[in-house]
Amino acid sequence: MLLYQFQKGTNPRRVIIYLNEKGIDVPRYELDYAGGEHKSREYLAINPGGRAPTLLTDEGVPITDSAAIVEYLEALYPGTPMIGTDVVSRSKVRSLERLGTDLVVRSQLWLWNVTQSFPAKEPSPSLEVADKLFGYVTEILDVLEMTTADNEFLAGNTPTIADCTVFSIFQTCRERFDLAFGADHPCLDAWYKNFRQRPSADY
Ligand SMILES: N[C@@H](CCC(=O)N[C@@H](CS)C(=O)NCC(=O)O)C(=O)O
Repeated sequence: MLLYQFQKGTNPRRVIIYLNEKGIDVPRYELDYAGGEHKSREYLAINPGGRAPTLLTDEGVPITDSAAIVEYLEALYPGTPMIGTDVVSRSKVRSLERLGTDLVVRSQLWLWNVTQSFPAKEPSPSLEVADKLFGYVTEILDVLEMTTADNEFLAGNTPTIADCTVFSIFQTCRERFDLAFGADHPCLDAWYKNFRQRPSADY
């Protein structure tokens, strides 16, 4: 197996944190983002979307989406379950994980506008657009705030892929861009600080 990644990319980090939590060691290939390696002919042959992560299986099959990669690995390594343990807990984790995915997408659009760091994605960042987009981000943060309440983790008392997903976008905003993302959501703020102490969250 080989994981193509950007060490600090939000979506690759969903997989990286998951692997750390599970204690699974998968060989990694760090793509050169600045050099555009993810748009090279070689990489596009593996992942036509030119995005990361991609997991190349031992059979040579590329899995080109972070959630699909996690699902594949969970089937191979069922110990320390991270997508629930029965039909009910699985549906709860998946609902939160999908909400987390929406949060990632909305937040990335916001980041493209609130920072100047993604010229290839947004050549004309606009704070006005960013403000509007942040409303859509807040909509999801509000739901997660209510859901999390007093839980140690988003889906209850054990870490799940929902934590990996939501944590990754928090970490990108807070640690890579120094933005007070979710700081006015006290339960999420406490959840983030708590999860940040875990070795899996090392940045
Ligand atoms: N749905 C995909 C999204 C992957 C994605 O957007 N990755 C970003 C890094 S966080 C990327 O490769 N961006 C480069 C680009 O779009 O050019 C997943 O979850 O794996």
